[in-house]
Amino acid sequence: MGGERSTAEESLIKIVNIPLIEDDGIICVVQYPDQIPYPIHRAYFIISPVAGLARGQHTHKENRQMLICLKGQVRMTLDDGKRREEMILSSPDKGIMLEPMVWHEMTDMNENTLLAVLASDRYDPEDYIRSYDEFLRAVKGETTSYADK
Ligand code: T46
Repeated sequence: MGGERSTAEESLIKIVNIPLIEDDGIICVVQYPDQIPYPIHRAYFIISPVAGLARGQHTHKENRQMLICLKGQVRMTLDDGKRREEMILSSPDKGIMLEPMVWHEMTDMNENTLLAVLASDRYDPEDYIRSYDEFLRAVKGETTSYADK
C-alpha cells in the first residue's frame, strides 16, 4: 500500500535532561553545548507569577530559549500553526526548548512558581510576534519569511 508514512511526526515538545548534583543541597547545571545548543546571551527569571494568569502567548522570530521550572509548576502549550501540544513542567531536571516560530503559552502557574529562561539573544521587542493571526500568516508563508532576513 502506498502513501503510508514510515515515521511518526516529530513532537513539538523537546525536553532536555538537566543533571542535578546533590551536594549540600542540589545544583542544576546547564552548560553549552552539553545541555543547551547555543551560547546563552540572556537569562531571566519569572518569579511569583499571578495565579490564573496566562503568560507568553507569542512567538519569537529568531530568539531560541530553554525554559526550566525551578519551583511549582507550569503548563506549557506549543503550537506551530498546524498542531498544538502541551505538557506540565514541575521539576528542575527538565528544560523545554522554545524554538523560533513556535507559539508558546504558559498557564496553570501560581505564586510559588519560579521559572528560569536561558535565551540565545539579548532582549529585542521587535523579535516578538504577539498576534496569533500574524503568527499563522507568517508560518503559512503569507508574510516575509523571518529566516530569509
Ligand atoms: C518568553 C516567555 C517564556 C524586558 O524588558 N526584558 C526581557 O528580557 C524580558 C523577557 C521582558 N522584559 C519586559 C517586557 C515586558 O514589559 O518584561 C515585561 C514582561 O514581558 P512579557 O509580557 O513578554 O513576559 P512573558 O512572561 O509573557 O514572556 C516572557 C518573555 O518575554 C518571552 O520572551 O518567551 O517569557
